[in-house]
Amino acid sequence: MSSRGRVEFSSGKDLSQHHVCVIGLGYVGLPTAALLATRGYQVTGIDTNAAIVAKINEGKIHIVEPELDILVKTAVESGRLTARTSPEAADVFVICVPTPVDASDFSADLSYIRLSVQALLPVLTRGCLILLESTSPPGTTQALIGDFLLAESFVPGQDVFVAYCPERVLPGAVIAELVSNDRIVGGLTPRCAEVAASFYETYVQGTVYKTGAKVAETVKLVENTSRDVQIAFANELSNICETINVDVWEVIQLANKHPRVRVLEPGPGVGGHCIAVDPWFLINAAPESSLLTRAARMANDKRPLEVAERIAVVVKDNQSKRVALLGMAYKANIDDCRESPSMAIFSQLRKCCPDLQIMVCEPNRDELGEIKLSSLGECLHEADVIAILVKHKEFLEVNWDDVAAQRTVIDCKGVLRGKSEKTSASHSFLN
Ligand code: SAJ
Repeated sequence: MSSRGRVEFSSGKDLSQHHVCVIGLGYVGLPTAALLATRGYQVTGIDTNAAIVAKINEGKIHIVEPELDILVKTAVESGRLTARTSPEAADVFVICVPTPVDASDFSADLSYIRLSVQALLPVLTRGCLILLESTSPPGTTQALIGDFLLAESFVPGQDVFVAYCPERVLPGAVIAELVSNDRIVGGLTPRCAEVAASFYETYVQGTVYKTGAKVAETVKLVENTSRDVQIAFANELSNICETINVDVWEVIQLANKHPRVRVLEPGPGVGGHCIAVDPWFLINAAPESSLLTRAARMANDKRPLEVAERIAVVVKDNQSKRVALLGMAYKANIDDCRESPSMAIFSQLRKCCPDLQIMVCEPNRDELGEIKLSSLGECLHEADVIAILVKHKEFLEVNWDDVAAQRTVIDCKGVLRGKSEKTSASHSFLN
């Protein structure tokens, strides 16, 4: 027998004898594939997009993530990472494909997982390990992988090993978190969990916790849902504090001095591809039992429109002709503007104030499609209303006292907080 069928992994062993196929070379799959290759595994990255495959085989990357370019280049040059468009036989298959939410009913689109499992069936050998890392509704690993394989005469826990192990990496810190984070490994059987854990323990420095697949699926959704609900509370708190005229940032800072309180930051909404989506998988799994979760999700979804309305009111009150939006990424110090509250605010303002000139500053981007970008200096000098939407480090360096003496500043991220009387006296939504 070749290395296939050898199901126990150990960091003490020569990992190059193990072949890993990573299916889906996006924000999670590509860093995972490159990391495994640099740890010594023989890795094949699979992506149905031939252009992505070609780029990776040149040692280049198609996404932006700190340190990923060097990691992929090193992995490809070492000969341990290659990419192709269809799976080949391997000891381990790591499935990292998207699970988008359907815009009409918020259900999970699991078609990419289904297609991946079908595609690896022809190359499956007994004894291999199949890991699902994509965020998925509870029960997905059993239904889409376990039951499917059983119907093809592969018994999970005997012939093949199947586990769900959610990715938990933070965009912007993926490489570090892939190694340092604890992992939750949910096996379809206890033996599946053991084999999967032995694989992760070869490259993860955090603790690897073993459980069942459905628990692991639920844990992932709970992590992001918990954050969503807490952000909704922080946003509501900012509205409450504005109504009663106290500084929300000071309130949160002091409340968080309590040993068991950790209020998150208010902001212009929840962006990104995870926190605004994952709660729906939990809500749909138990609609009658998830009223709070649903209310939080809907409140966070509405938030950019509320912020746009508030900016429009300030613009009208000031008879302003030019507003500047500072920060278009979905969070601080990254360049990812997809699913960003700022983009929704921009579109809404354009719709509701057609005569308003909207200047846009995103220091992490050179271009933003059809949206013209202005420098921070241009925005600060030329706009009469300035809305801070993201707490980018560049914005923290501005002397806001000077700016607020001449302009109206709408601060959605607490950047002005703690500055002089003059600054806080300027119109400052969200305090
Ligand atoms: N946000 C706030 N207030 C806060 C924190 C965040 O308004 O106090 C906003 C951000 O500005 C952003 C959105 O929430 O628009 C999401 O940002 P984030 O940094 O909370 O999370 P993501 O989407 O970049 O990454 C999350 C992480 N999950 C958790 O922290 C529980 C990450 O660990 C997951 O791996 C990732 O989702 C994922 O892929 O699921």
